[in-house]
Amino acid sequence: STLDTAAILQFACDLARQGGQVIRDAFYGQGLSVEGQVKNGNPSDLVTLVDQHVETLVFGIIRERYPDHKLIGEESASDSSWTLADDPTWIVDPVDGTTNFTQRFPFVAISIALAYRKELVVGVVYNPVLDELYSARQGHGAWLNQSTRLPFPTGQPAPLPPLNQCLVGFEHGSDRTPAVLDSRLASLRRSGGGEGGAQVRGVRVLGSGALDMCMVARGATDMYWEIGSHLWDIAAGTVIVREAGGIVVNGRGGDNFDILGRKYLAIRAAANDDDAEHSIKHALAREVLTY
Ligand code: LIP
Repeated sequence: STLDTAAILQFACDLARQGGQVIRDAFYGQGLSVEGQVKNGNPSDLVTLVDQHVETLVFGIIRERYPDHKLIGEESASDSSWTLADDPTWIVDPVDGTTNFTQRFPFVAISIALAYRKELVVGVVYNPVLDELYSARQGHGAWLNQSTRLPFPTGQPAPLPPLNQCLVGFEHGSDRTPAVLDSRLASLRRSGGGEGGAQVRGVRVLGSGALDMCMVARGATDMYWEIGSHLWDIAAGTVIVREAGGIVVNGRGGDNFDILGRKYLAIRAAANDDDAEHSIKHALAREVLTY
């Protein structure tokens, strides 16, 4: 059977706004508490009542409308108990940027994606504090608030600058296992010009992988990379980046996108994106990433 992705996108946008309202109310002290609890004994990994409540709310609404679809959510997935199958599968991060949320730092988002046959086909990321909704479906572009085509300002990509003029988003993440920490810091060192790397103009750490992806789609940053993030952090953002003309790879410039790879690099769209431009992007990927 084929999926009506236009209807699914609209449903996902409405759903993101509903979940977003719960987040916004709590953010402004008018609903559930923003207080964080430590997850898995890791003080850098938090969960709040709002994460849990929003995931339950969103799953309930999806189940009612699409009872046959599968569900993967950050708060109900345990590291071993979920797999991505060929069925239509919703991938939800109820609050991406939970630490930001507990601090009332205004970069938080609800992220909702749909995968079908293991391909990401619809993505919605909504920042309810700034009231910015990013949405995309395969083949139909990426949009801000369902009205302005990305990237800014024209909906057309601008030339990609050399790496020493690039603004690069990254995240420190919550995984502090030595191997992950080492490769993350090595990549950061290279992007600072160390270890033979090319020095980028600047780095930005927003605290939300989903919103980092949206910044790439907007053209606000030239790229974003993270090591250790999960599928639900980047699933919706991946559709949005691609539909804004950008690419998402897994590092070392490889073309094979492993959806479960937990290492992601997104690069914004570039004008004249021919083969030459494509290989420049991949060269950038190799420069920035060392893993
Ligand atoms: C987190 C992201 C954070 C990223 C982590 C993590 P959560 O998501 O917002 O920026 O670095 O990998 O996934 O736990 O707040 O939904």
